[in-house]
Amino acid sequence: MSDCIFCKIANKEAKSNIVFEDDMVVAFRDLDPKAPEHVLIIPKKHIESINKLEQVDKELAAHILVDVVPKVAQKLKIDESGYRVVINTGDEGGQTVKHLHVHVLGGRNMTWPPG
Ligand code: DGP
Repeated sequence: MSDCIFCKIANKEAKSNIVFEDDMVVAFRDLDPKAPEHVLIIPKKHIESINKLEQVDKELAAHILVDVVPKVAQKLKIDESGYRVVINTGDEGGQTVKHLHVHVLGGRNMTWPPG
């Protein structure tokens, strides 16, 4: 989508600090980190939120969880210490950018419940 900041990051129209990329996703550092390590994984394809995932996106969704999250955690060196994976969805879920993104946070103790 032309006015979507994460689409712009995915197609390099906007700058970001990329930590991993392949043909389906880009993972980059969050502009406003909530932990010492805070990376966002986005599909290159514009999908508004989990609510808009379709059957054709199953491979993409599995790829993010099975391949990309662990790879990013290893790169950030938080795979052993532990980390949190968050997908804010919709207004009450705290989603501010309407392009599906997976937060990977680590480098400190996480509290529960989240705010
Ligand atoms: P959420 O609240 O789940 O929609 O998280 C959106 C996150 O995206 C928030 O932590 C800040 C981050 N963010 C917003 N705009 C940009 C940007 O232009 N660049 C980067 N790197 N992160 C951004």
